[in-house]
Amino acid sequence: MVGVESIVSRDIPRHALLIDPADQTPDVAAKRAIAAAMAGSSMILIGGSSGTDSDNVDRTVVAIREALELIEWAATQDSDVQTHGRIPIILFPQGANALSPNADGITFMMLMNSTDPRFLVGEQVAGAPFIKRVGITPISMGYLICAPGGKAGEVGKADLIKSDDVMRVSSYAAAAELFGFKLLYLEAGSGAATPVSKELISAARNSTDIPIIVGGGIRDGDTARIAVEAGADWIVTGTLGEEIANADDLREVLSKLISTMRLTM
Ligand code: 1GP
Repeated sequence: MVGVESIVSRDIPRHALLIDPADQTPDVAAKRAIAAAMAGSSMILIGGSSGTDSDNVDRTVVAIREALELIEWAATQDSDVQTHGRIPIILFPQGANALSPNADGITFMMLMNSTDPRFLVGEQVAGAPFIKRVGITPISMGYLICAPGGKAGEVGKADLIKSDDVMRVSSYAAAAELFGFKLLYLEAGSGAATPVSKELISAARNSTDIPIIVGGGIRDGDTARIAVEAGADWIVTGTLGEEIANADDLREVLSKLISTMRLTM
């Protein structure tokens, strides 16, 4: 297991690749994870709002884990293989029915702006005994879905935060910190036509010191850099990885995205 402490510390801006086990086979997911690790990504998130079961999630986690371990071993044997250390595999579940005991950690999250108690606390109560039993490290996280919200917004019955509603996002960000959450995730929805606005990110940043993750609709380094400049600590991309079939191409695209988003430093 890889420690998850570094995820919740504020560091240089980092990238996470989101893999939805419903969208690809475990083998393909593993190839994408290797490409991300070699490009300099710092975390693999496993999740999505489309339904999938724990078996599929577990097969995907195991395939990714074995692939990442193999590439780490290869790096010790061959100086041409460069990695950045074994990166954590973290579950980012839509509910209690898609968990794996083989992940390094799990975002134990409250969809703070859901109108349905199921996403505020119900799924968490359903999943907690499993998490305790298998000993995956929980990372408490406030999850906020901003317009347009996409499928995550629909499934999670979110009362979406509009792109200019800075007062509302500020209050949620402050509340996330007071709840003791270790992370705050600002989500625009997978495949969103417009990402979370820089105004919302910067309002959240000004209201809390906990690390902020931003995802949804980010497909290039310039868009990622705008989010980083506004205060994002983590940039998540999902769709981008699924659209690029060739692993070498994916590695190149992610490597460029990561270096571009860090140009502010
Ligand atoms: C969804 O924020 C993530 O939870 C990623 O969104 O698929 O648009 O990159 P994309």
